[in-house]
Amino acid sequence: MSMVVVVAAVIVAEGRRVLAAQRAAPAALAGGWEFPGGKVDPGESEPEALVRECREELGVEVAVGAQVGGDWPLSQGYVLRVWLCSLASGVPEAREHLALRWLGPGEYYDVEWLGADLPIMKTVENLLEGD
Ligand code: 523
Repeated sequence: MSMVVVVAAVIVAEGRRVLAAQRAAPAALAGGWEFPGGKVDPGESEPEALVRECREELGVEVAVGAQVGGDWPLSQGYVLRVWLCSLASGVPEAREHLALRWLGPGEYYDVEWLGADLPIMKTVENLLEGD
């Protein structure tokens, strides 16, 4: 059975801040916070999907950096792959999300992360601490 690959961007800005986005849909996930992203389209590479999703959802251009971990579990048949990104241009705006928040050290757990994203936040915290 082939897996649907979902990609997500951990956009890191000055001061070890990371961008969290609050989902608007579907109902089961609405209100929860995630690292923005979405499904990879046919014929598209994973980094290309990441760049496209950030453009569509946030109105920004990102530069894709290092991958964070490997395959993160999602619901059955789906797998999540995550990259650190930096902002190349633009200011993120919530085009498809309910809200956006920049979270700095000490604030990383101030939002209700989705189940899939919470362990990613933990790993990113460890990565950024080592910087
Ligand atoms: N997640 C998730 N965390 C996370 C992302 C980007 C996605 O748990 N950081 C889950 C939520 C959905 C599934 O992955 O169950 C697909 O993500 P979604 O809906 O953002 O993908 P899209 O935008 O490609 O979906 P459609 O455009 O609605 O088809």
